[in-house]
Amino acid sequence: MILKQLRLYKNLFFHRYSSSLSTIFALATGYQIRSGVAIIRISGSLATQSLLKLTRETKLENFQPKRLYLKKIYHDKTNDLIDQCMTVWFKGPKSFTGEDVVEFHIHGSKAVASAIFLVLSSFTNYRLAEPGEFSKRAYLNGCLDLTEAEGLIDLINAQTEQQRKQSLYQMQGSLKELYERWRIDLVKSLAHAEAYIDFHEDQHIENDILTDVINKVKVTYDSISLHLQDHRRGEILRDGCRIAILGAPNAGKSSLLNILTQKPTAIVSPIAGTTRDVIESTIDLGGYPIVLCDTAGLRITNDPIENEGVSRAFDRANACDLLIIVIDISTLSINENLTEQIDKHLSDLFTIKSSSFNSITKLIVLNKIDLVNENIQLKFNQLNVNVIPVSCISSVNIQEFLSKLTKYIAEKCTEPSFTTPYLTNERHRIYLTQTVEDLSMFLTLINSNNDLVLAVEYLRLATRSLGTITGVVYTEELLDVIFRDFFNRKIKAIIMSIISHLLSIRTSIYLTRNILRPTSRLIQNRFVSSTSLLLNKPDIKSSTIPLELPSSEKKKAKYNISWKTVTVTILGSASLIAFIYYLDQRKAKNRRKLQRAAVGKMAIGGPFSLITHDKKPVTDKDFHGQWLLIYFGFTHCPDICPEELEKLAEITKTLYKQKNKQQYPFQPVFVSVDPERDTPELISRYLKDYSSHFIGLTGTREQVADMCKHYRVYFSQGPKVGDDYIVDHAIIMYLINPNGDFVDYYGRNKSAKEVADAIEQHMNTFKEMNK
Ligand SMILES: Nc1nc2c(ncn2[C@@H]2O[C@H](COP(=O)(O)OP(=O)(O)OP(=O)(O)O)[C@@H](O)[C@H]2O)c(=O)[nH]1
Ligand SMILES: [Mg+2]
Repeated sequence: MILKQLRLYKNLFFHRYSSSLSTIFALATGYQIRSGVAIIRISGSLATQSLLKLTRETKLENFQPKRLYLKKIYHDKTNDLIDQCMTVWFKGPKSFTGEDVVEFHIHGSKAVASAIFLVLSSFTNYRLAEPGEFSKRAYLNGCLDLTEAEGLIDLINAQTEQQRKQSLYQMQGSLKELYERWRIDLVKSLAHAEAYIDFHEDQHIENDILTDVINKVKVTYDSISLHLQDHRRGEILRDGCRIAILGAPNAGKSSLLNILTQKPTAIVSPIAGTTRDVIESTIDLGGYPIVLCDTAGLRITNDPIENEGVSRAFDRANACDLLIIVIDISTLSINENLTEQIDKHLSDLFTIKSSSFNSITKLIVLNKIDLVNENIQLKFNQLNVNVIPVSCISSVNIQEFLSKLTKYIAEKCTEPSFTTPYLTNERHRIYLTQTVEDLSMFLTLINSNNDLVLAVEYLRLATRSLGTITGVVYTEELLDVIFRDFFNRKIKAIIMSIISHLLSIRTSIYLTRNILRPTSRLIQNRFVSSTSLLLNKPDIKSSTIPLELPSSEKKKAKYNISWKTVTVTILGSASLIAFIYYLDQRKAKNRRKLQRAAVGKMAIGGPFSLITHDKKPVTDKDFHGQWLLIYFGFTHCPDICPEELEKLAEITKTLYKQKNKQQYPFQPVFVSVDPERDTPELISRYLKDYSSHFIGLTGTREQVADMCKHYRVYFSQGPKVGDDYIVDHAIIMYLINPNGDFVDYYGRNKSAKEVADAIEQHMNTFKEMNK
């Protein structure tokens, strides 16, 4: 229900957003036209204009959406006939892009397309679409999630039958369903863990709710870990199974390549060392895509060019999913143990560049079997399953070789399936790995230290990583779940509506009659609603306050205004506000208690050695005698760090105002978790925008990692887009006292005022204790 609402809001938002964009057009059937039919697609809020202008119709009502009409189309200014074609339109949001879409199914000639493009370009706010822009708009308008959009692109690029199946399933939402299921499970666990933090002492919250959260997170952790142990099946199928043909010079590698590609792709000759470079070719074997590489013969050589060829062969082999090792059968002695000879041959080849390729599957081809007599051939046929004797010249056993190779590749890729889809994309792998790491941190922290608040931060990060794969905005949803789930927030909403209703005296009467009278019952109902959700039974009956007065009540209300009703209203509201205040205080107390309990067991903080933004080397000892509030972040952070640093600046401002009352000075510190990019100069410039009081710290990667380890700050570099990347990191501020001891920490959910108040309290306690 809530997801549907969110999707609706997202769609509404993006629909509004996209309606302000230009109307775009392009050839949906690609630019290699010269075909019977080509389709020009137009998408945007002004798309239907083109339908009317080009067909010279006056009313859109003449075109029913999704119906094809045979129409003559004209140049809108010169009235020249351009073509006769089929036209159709789709009304947004029920279209591919979620916007109004018009299509002209024209005759597929360059001249017709150009003439129409010329007309369309002359329309105001019309422009040619960028590559992939229709799909991008479909995603932005909530018609596709990111995995579905990627599936669509893969389907367009699919070369083989199995690739087509896999991408089609993905486009139909196979991965989305899987990842969304995990994400929603995590969002629920997160909401429940938050509830536990807030109300764990409340008699109405079940004690085993936390055990339930841990168990559920463990199940998701196991499922994602299993999904990651896929031997890259989906990716191999998507990108093609990479196979290198390796072997000594003249073994017949190029001959085998030519058989597989069914054309003379590589030069074959009796001269050893004919192939010097890597020769790549793509083929479709039994519906599976293969990227096949012929390589230079492996040998020890002093010739620098040959040596380079050998190095390239090894490099390529290292990046492959399967190796075909070709051995000239005439180099083996029939009188000695063949398996041992083959093993020695491989080991000799691989030691040329000290490689073993242990983790890569190998298929061994004993070539030139035509050179041995039939009796001896039988002996070779009885060797290991991954050894196959063939002849490239006489085609002996080639069919068997192809079947075996197909079997190996099918095992590498497996048959695509909608219900158990495989990972298809490196991007997904990166974020899933991140999710698993965060979940592991959550489970470790919660099991070893009962450090719930910090552990929950990792659960939040895990949810975010999963959401990044499908492209959903998880934070709003999480807030919404919490908002719906927990009754104190619900009552806040009631108060808000009460206050707004109080502005109208008519409504105040209604409140007195309908809301305030049954207060206790109402609160009880709300509470049942939140606990039932914790037990996974959402209370669908919980009522909302009607904003409008029923007409019968309106009539009565008109004549019943009295000071008594107004007074009751105000008193009722005041008691509710007092009740909320009480809940907030208790919640804060619970949190503090939980934090203190956790802190008692935690060993946060420790020695560090870094350099300041003005290039002075410092250690933790240099900060003794000061209160430190440390934030870990990076200067390229697009949103969270700027928000948190603004908060840090506000905290600093508040505490600096009370400087005179403080026994020890307060020092805000920013530590970069991106030492590669964050130079002292850059940090110095960056921090100036927030506060002149900040000290920025950076160092070598090891120094920063060391400090982060002591402070249990998780950080990890995300995937690179060009030179740019995001650093994922825990968002926590740490308070360190003048003795250099860790005192408290504050998550993103704390406001500047809450943090400043808490620090002030710690300062006072410290002062009292050190009198
Ligand atoms: N008798 C026989 N000769 C073969 C067979 N396969 C390849 N040859 C011959 O072996 C020689 C080398 O073949 P290539 O395919 O060029 O061998 P290669 O491994 O690519 O050699 P380099 O590129 O020099 O490393 C050629 O003369 C081929 O005709 C086979 O099955 N039987
Ligand atoms: Mg060759």
